[in-house]
Amino acid sequence: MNNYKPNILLIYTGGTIGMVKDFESGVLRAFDFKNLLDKIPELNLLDCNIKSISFKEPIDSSNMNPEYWVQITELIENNYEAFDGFVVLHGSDTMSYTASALSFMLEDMTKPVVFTGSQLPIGHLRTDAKENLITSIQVASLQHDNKPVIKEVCLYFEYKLYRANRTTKINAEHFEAFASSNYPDLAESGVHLKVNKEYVFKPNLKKEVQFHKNLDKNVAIIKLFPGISESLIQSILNTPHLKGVVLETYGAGNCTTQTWFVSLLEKAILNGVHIINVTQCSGGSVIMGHYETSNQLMKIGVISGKDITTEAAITKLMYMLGRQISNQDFKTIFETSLRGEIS
Ligand code: ASN
Repeated sequence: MNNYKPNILLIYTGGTIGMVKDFESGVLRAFDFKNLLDKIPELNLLDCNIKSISFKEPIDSSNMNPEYWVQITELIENNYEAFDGFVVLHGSDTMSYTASALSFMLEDMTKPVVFTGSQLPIGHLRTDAKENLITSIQVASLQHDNKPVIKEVCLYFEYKLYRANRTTKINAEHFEAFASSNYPDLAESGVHLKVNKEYVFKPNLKKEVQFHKNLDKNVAIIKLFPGISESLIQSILNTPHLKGVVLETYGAGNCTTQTWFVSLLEKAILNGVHIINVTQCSGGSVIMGHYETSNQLMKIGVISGKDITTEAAITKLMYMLGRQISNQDFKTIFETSLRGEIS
C-alpha cells in the first residue's frame, strides 16, 4: 500500500498569493484562481492528487469575516471523507484569525488543514508563494501507516509549520511574517521536512469529527494604554448585546487599579459579559494575582487567557458564545485548552 497517493483539496480564498497588479491603478487585486495553477506546473510533480476549489470572488483577507469562516468550514465538511488533507490559501493579514477560528470550528478532526499564503504574488520573480504552497501540500500529504501525520489546523509560512491558534502576523514585509511565541514549531522545512512529533496535536481518534458553525459576533477587544478614559471603556461596555470582551492588559495581565476602571468591569461581569485577560506582550503568560495590579481582576471574576493569543482569544470567545456555554461553566472551559491554544 506504499504507493497510495493522498488526495488533497486546495481551497483558494484570495490574498496576495493570487494577486496581480492592476495596470491602470497600480494596486494589487485578486485574480482568477485557474491562472494560479497554470503558474506552478511543479504541482504536477508532487506525490498526491490535487483538486482545487475557489471562492467565487477571491478576497483580500482584510475583508475576511465569520460568514466566510463558515463557508470554509462547509467546504471542508462537504469534502471531509473524500480528501486526506486540506490546504487553504488565504491572505496573510488576517490568516491567524481565520486559522484560529477554524481550529475551534473543527472539533475532533483527524486530518490536516494547512493555511498558507505569501508576501509576494505568485507571478513575482522573487515570490515566496511557490515554496509556501508546495511545502504546505507536502505537509498535508504526510502519512504514516496510511494515516495523516498532522491532525490539526496549522499554518505554514517561510519554512515553518505552526499550530494555527498559536500564531500572530508579526511583519508586513519580511517573508518570515508569522510567529508562535508561546508554542514550538510543529515542523521545519530544510533539506528534510522535519516534524516535531512531540508537539503535534493528538486528537481522540475514537471521536467523530464535528463541524461547529454558530459564531457570536457580540464581542470586543479593548487594548489598554496609559491614559485610556472612563468614557471610552464605558461606551464599549455599553454596546448593545455585548457578551464578551478580550482585554489586552500589560505584562503578566496587569492594569490600572483606578476604582472607576475596576467597577466598570465588575458591573459588566455582573451583567453577564465575559471578560478575558490577555497580555499585550507577544510572548509569555497572564498570571492574575501575581501583582496587586491584577489581583482585583481576579477577585471580580475576570477570566485568565493565560498565554493565548488575541486572535485565538477573540475567536474562542465567538465559538464558545455560539455554542451557548452556560455562564457557570464559561470561565472553566475558557481557561482550559480545547485545541492546544493554551498551555
Ligand atoms: N493584503 C493581503 C491579504 O491579507 C496581504 C497578503 O496576503 N500578504 O489578503
